[in-house]
Amino acid sequence: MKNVILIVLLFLSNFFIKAQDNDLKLKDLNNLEWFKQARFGMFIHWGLYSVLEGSYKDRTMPDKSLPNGNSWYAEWIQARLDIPAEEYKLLVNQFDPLLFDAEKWVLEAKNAGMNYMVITTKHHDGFALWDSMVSDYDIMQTPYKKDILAEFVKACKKHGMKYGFYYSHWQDWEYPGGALPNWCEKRSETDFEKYWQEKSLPQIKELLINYDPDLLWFDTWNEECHINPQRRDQLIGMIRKHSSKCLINGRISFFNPGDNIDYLEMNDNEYPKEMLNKPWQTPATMQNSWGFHAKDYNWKSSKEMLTYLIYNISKGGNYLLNIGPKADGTFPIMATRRLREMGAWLFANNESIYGTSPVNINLGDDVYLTQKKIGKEHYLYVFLTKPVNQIKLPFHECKATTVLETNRPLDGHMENGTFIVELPSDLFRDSSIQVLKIIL
Ligand code: JFZ
Repeated sequence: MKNVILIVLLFLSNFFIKAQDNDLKLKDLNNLEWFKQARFGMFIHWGLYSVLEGSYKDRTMPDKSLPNGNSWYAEWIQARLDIPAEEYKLLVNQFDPLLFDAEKWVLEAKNAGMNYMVITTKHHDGFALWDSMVSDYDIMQTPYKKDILAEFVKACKKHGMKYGFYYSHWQDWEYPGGALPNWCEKRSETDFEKYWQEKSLPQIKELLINYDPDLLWFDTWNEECHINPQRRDQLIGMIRKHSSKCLINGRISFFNPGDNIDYLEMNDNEYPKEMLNKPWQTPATMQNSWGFHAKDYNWKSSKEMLTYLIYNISKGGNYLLNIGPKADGTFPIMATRRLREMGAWLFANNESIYGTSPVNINLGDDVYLTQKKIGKEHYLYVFLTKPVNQIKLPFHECKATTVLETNRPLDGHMENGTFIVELPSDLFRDSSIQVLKIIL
């Protein structure tokens, strides 16, 4: 009988642990709460530029002969390599992603431990990935002729994945009046207003009504962006009118987001030193480029990217990691390998990431902390990104210290009011980030 009870208890405890890790019930959380708990998301930069993979004719980005030629951003190729608009537009005839399978993307993100996805619905080039009534410069002009966004949204909904849209509300290199790069002519207010009324606002409305996004990702980075407080608030007002759930990022007006946005967007690949007083995230690249660039060999390692993720989580922020799919609709293998490595690490260590909160203690540059309270128990998680002999914790007592993945007990003792945990060197045979679980 005892045995039966024990087995039942074991079964139940296993169940309990399962329920609180992996599948965060983000669906049931509204607005900001899901965002704060999601921690890790996938950004997707995909559009006509994906056909070119960072090179045009005999030139490859960055092209140092041009102003601002130091940029690798392949989605900027039209502007950086100064491709005439009529020539660039012909790419619509080549965009035919026959291998695109939205569900595969969503499952890849899920397996990587990601809880939301943000896709470029229209980048600066002005091309729309959906069937837009506002502009003909869209996916229906391509040989593919299917609404990519609709497929994407359907797959996200099916798998309980939160989804958001990048929309370039300021720069638009196709529509007259849309803002151009800063080395080009500046648009007059009247011309910009025309674009704003005729393309930008109507397309955003279309996105809200037809696809009901959980989040909108806007992009500005200087004060001369035409997005003054009036336009910013007009846009925010329109979004709130059509959606009670859609989150808005701070880059809607980077230097003057006001009080009505939902979360702050860091600069590209920027990691804040301090805790912030609003929810926030860092959009980050795997290569230098966002759009897939075949000759950008600057791939970060999965350990580097996990370190950024953990760093952000230890400061209360999210990590939005970008993939630049190829024009055929598949993820580059370099991206997939890294995603799966990160997912494998998160699979083993997920209790130290999801459902945790920051800890206001600094243990040095390569050591990060999170914490979690369950009932009466208080757990502290210590992330060791580099080998160390010991760590010193400013606590008077720790009940137990183990290595999270293996449950290996570690020795600790008090010394002058700090708790010292000794770390055996063989712990670092494995070069991945080690997590200690400490019961306080
Ligand atoms: C913007 C986009 O231009 C870029 O293509 C990508 O989508 C990224 C996520 O967002 O990137 C920036 C951000 C900041 C500056 C320029 C481009 N800046 O500060 O000059």
